[in-house]
Amino acid sequence: MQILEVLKQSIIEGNEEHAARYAGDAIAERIDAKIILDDALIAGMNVVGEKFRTHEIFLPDVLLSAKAMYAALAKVRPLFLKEKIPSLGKVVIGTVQGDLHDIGKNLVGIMLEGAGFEVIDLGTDVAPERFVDEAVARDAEVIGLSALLTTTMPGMGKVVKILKERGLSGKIKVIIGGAPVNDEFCREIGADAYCFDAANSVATVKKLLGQSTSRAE
Ligand code: B12
Repeated sequence: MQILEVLKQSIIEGNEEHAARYAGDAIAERIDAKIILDDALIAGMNVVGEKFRTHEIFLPDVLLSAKAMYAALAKVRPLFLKEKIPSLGKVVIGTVQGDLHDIGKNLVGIMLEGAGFEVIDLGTDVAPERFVDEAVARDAEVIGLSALLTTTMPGMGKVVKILKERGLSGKIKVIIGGAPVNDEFCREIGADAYCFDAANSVATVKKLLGQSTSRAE
C-alpha cells in the first residue's frame, strides 16, 4: 500500500502538513484505521527512535516527527471512536512523574476508548498519588501507567505501593507499558500486567477485568 509508505516517510521527515494530508488520503482509500496506525504511524516513530538512538537525528527532529505523528493521529482518531459501545469500564491513564513522553500512552488510550472503555487521561508528569486519587474519585477499575525513561520507571512501583497501603490492591488493577518496561519489571513491582503495545492493551485490560476477549478489537 503505497500511501502508507508515504505517510510513514512524512512522519520520519517530520512533515506535519504532509502527515495530515496523507493520513486523510489513507482514510479516503478505506484502509483500516488500525493498519494506518501500526504500519505508518507507529512504524514511522520506530524508525525515528532508531535514528535518534544512533545519533543520525537529534531532539528537534524527533519533536518535528512527534508533531507530524499527532497531525496524522488527529485524522485517524475519529475512526476509532466511531462506534460508541456501552462502557466496558473506566481506565485512568497517564505518563509517570518526570516523564513527558505521551505518544505511546495516547495510542493506548485511543485503542481502549475505541474498544469501549471510558478513558480518563491525566496527561504526562503525573505524581503517583494523583493516579490513585483520581482512580478512586472516578471509580476506575484500572490504572494504566506509561514510562519511556529508565529514570522514571520507579514511579510505577510507587503507584502499586500506594494502592497496597490504601488496601486497594486487586480492586484497582495496574497495567504498565513503555519501551523500557518489561514483564520482569512488572513482576518486580507487583503490577497486574505489562503490555508490549497498544494493540494488545485492549485484550489485556479485558482479561484483567474478567471480560471476554473474543470480540475483535
Ligand atoms: C519521541 C521521543 C521524544 C519526544 C517526546 C514527544 C512526545 N510528545 O511524546 C521528546 C523530543 C520530547 C523527547 C524528550 C526526551 N527524551 Co525521548 N524519545 C522519543 C523516542 C524517539 C520515541 C518515543 C515514542 O514516541 N515512540 C513511539 C510510541 C508509539 O512507542 P512507545 O512510546 O514505546 O509506546 C508503545 C509501547 O511502549 C506501549 N505503551 C506505552 N505506554 C504504555 C502504557 C500502557 C498502560 C500500556 C499498556 C502500553 C504502553 O504501547 C505503545 C504503542 O504501541 C524514544 C526512542 C524509543 N525508541 O522509544 C526516545 C527516548 C524514550 N527518549 C529518551 C530521552 C533520553 C529523552 C530526553 C531525556 C532527552 C533529553 N536529553 O532531553 C527527553 C526527556 C523528556 C522527559 N522529561 O520526558 C531516551 C530514553 C533513554 C532511557 N533509557 O531512559 C529514548 C529511549 C531515546 C534514546 N535511545 O536515547 N523524546
